[in-house]
Amino acid sequence: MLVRGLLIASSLGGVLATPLVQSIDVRAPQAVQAADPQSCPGYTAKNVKQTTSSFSADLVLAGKACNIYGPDLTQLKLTVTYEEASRIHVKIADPEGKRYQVPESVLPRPSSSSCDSGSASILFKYNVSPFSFSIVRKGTNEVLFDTSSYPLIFEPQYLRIKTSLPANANIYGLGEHSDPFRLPHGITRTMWARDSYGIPTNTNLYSSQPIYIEHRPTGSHGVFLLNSNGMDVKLSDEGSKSALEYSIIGGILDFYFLSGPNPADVAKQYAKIVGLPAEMPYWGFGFHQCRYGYKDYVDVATVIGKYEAAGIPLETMWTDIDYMDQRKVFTNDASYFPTDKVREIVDRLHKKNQHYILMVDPAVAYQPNTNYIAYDEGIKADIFMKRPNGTTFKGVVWPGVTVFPDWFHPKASSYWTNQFLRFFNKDTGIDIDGAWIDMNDPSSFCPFPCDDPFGSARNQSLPPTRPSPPPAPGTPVPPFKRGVAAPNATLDFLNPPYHINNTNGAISDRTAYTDIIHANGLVEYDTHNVYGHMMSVETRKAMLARRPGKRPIVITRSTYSGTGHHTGKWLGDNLSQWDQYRSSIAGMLGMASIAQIPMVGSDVCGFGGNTTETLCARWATLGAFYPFYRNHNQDGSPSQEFYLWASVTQAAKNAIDIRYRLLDYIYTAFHQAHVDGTPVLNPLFYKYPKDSNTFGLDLQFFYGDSILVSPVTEENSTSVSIYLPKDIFYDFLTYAPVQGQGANVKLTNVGFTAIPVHIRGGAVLPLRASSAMTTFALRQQDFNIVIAPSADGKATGSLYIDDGESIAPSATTEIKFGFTDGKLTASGKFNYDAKVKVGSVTFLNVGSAKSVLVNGKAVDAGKVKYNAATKSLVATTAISLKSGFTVELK
Ligand SMILES: *[C@@H]1O[C@H](CO)[C@@H](O)[C@H](O)[C@H]1NC(C)=O
Ligand SMILES: *[C@@H]1O[C@H](CO)[C@@H](O)[C@H](O)[C@H]1NC(C)=O
Ligand SMILES: *[C@@H]1O[C@H](CO)[C@@H](O)[C@H](O)[C@H]1NC(C)=O
Ligand SMILES: *[C@@H]1O[C@H](CO)[C@@H](O)[C@H](O)[C@H]1NC(C)=O
Ligand SMILES: *[C@@H]1O[C@H](CO)[C@@H](O)[C@H](O)[C@H]1NC(C)=O
Ligand SMILES: *[C@@H]1O[C@H](CO)[C@@H](O)[C@H](O)[C@H]1NC(C)=O
Ligand SMILES: CC(=O)N[C@H]1CO[C@H](CO)[C@@H](O)[C@@H]1O
Repeated sequence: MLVRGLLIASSLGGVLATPLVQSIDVRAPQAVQAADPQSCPGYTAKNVKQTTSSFSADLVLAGKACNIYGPDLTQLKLTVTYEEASRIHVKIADPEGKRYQVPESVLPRPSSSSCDSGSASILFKYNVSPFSFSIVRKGTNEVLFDTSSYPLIFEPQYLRIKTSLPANANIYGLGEHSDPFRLPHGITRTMWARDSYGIPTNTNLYSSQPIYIEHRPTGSHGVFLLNSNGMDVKLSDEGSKSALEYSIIGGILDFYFLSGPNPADVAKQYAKIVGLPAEMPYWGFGFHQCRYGYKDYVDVATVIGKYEAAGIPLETMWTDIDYMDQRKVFTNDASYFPTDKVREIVDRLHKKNQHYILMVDPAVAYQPNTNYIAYDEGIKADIFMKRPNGTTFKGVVWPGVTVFPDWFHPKASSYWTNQFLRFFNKDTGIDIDGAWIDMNDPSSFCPFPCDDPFGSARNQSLPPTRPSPPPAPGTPVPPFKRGVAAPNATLDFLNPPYHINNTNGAISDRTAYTDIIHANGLVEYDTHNVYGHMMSVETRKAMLARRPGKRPIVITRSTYSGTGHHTGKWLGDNLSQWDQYRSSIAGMLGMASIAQIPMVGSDVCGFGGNTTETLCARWATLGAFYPFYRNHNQDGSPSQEFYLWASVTQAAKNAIDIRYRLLDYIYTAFHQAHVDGTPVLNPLFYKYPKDSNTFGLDLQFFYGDSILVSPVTEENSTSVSIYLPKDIFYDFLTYAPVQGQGANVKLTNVGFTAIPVHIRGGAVLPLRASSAMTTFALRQQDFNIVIAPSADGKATGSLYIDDGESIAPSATTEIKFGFTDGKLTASGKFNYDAKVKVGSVTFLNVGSAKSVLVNGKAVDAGKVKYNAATKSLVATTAISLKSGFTVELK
């Protein structure tokens, strides 16, 4: 970790072919006339050193510099390490290692290991001059990544690397986006975290996730570029092939190639680098209600009461920025949300085993001399971000002019934790159960150049309800100046020569200025994309300090690689539109199945705009299969709580009934993800990797391993054409078998309160016998084990139970189920006393009435019911969960 006062590890460094260009006037950004990248000379590999597990070389500029967006570096250092049989690490950097790299404090690297290339499943191959490399799958000799047709370009503020791909390559990931899950060719995915209201397609959104999975019928592999700088990644068709081109405005080329070969293997291999997903508290999977525009505590309490009256299970009530005094973080409005009244609401929720979550933004109102503690303490600790000349950077957010915590400052962590301990104090403050962190892209409402934040805030009437006069211009900022080296004046951190396709234009537009120098010397230019990630880490720590040992639930908007190790994410400010209802599935899969952020969901019924009864009804049912299930609405939009329409009330009740019965199944999937990175949600091709019909599907998905969700996708329609792979499925509600033919099937008469759900053959599902009004009550329900055999009569499953909230539970139950030849065997660890039993066992696809033996003893015939119409058989049981057991059909 760098120390204050050290030189700036910026995107500069390295040996340059010619002096740097003069800085460009930031007020007049102009496109730089660039040479054709294909005319660049590339590099020659020299001084090659090779062992059985590693490879290194000097890369020397191979000809006349092309200086396309600045001077070519004359020399680079290549290091290649076979880190595991499934992972190759390829790093191309400046020889001195001075250029910016994502700090270990942001993303700790996997413990260094190496493996013999002889046992590796993918190989690194190279050409000497011009230098190029390829990654080859050993078993099949397939080329997975190949730069040989495109010269490597490495300049201070422009890096270009490009690979050939097979024609029509199936590429997934490169989030965050609202485009199809299988990326269309011809698209440029830009990574630059941006407040992106309405989540428009083909633009950069809140997060940067520079990982993709390429899937071929012969296998899947992953490519992770560990670089947090702004970049464009272009997927194109070139002649008979495809190509993927990275144009990056800083940092280094730090690639991890992951061999798969199954899609889920890639997910697990990626989790080994960026961290396993955080476990969530059991209650976090309950239903959440939120809106922007709950006027006061009376409004909030009324909504809770109406949910109660409507009989819809409400697990957690949320409040948006409305609670704040003048929208200042770590304050509450004394008249609208007085502490004693909010505490009363929270107490009441807690007594009923329900929960409360509040929003926290990073920006702190710039309010000197007003006894605003969050500001005063931040100034005292000196933790706000600064421009290069030492002035505190000012932007404009909800409370008006704001300053922003510098997460790299050594005191930022304790500052942030202290604000949480003080304001959310369980005895004197608002005793929240989770934190919702927004605006951490970071967002500012002040367009670039933001010369007059006070004027900008005034013009936008911020804070909206009571526009307060800004502090007089020239109000003295406490005298300080950090002892950091001045940034290299010849590098342009505000307007780099290569313009990434940031939808906002200038990279400092409506965010923190990119010339900000962090307390450790890093430049915001390099670290912009990790701001939300760092806030996530700090907020998790702060929540842990409030309730040590208990799993925090933090839901963030902006993420980077590895954020799922700390928090969950919601998909931002979407709109109440059918296209957004549909694209929410691809957005969710991008985070859960690729980026390893499984606690994810989109705002149910849509955030912006006006929802409709039928959209809200359909969304209430689809949302029940988002891991994070929250109804949220924008201020000014008509209310959309589920209880407002009879059909939506019923839709929500039906879907929550299924969700809650499946809650231990998904909780078990989260635990497995936390243990080894197994995906919690699966696109269809993850389960049917050889069936090319599945590669483009993003309107259906598997919730966990075995629950196929196939929502109706068109407005006013009560039918949907779904794809069923060639496999056996079972209707979730009737248990009737459905033979998939590898073809589309049209489902008709799907009412607005229903959603088609199928069990994939081969699953043993530990369901709760019935749903409940809270997850607390749900945990008192017995289990109903459902056995849905595959075509060859086999099934497997698992069940993980613990106290639902401890980071390190003192006791756990971890059961493996196996079903074969008509016999279910449950074995494993039975240490957690769940105080419930297996109340019934349901066998599907049973040809005729049979008797049932539990641990070898026959169950009373009166307790076994066979349904010939659906071929299902239910045995009422009372099996203890304190030891292994068998249940047999005879
Ligand atoms: C620092 O730079 C900002 C932005 O250019 C300017 O507004 C401010 O006056 C400068 N402060 C000092 C102390 O020079
Ligand atoms: C505020 O609005 C006025 C009128 O539209 C405009 O002339 C001025 O430039 C704006 N000022 C800022 C700081 O945005
Ligand atoms: C700034 O750039 C020059 C080359 O023009 C280089 O010699 C110097 O080391 C750079 N400074 C820093 C702090 O990297
Ligand atoms: C750049 O982004 C805009 C949206 O902001 C989009 O319309 C355009 O197609 C993008 N350009 C490329 C080359 O993808
Ligand atoms: C949306 O609802 C608001 C508030 O009821 C109403 O004023 C507005 O006209 C509606 N907009 C549309 C497009 O229906
Ligand atoms: C759905 O039905 C409503 C009410 O009849 C109608 O206004 C709307 O246009 C229909 N939408 C579509 C896509 O047909
Ligand atoms: C995915 C999606 O539906 N995006 C929409 C979000 O909202 C914007 C603005 O209305 C639309 O242009 C996008 O199509």
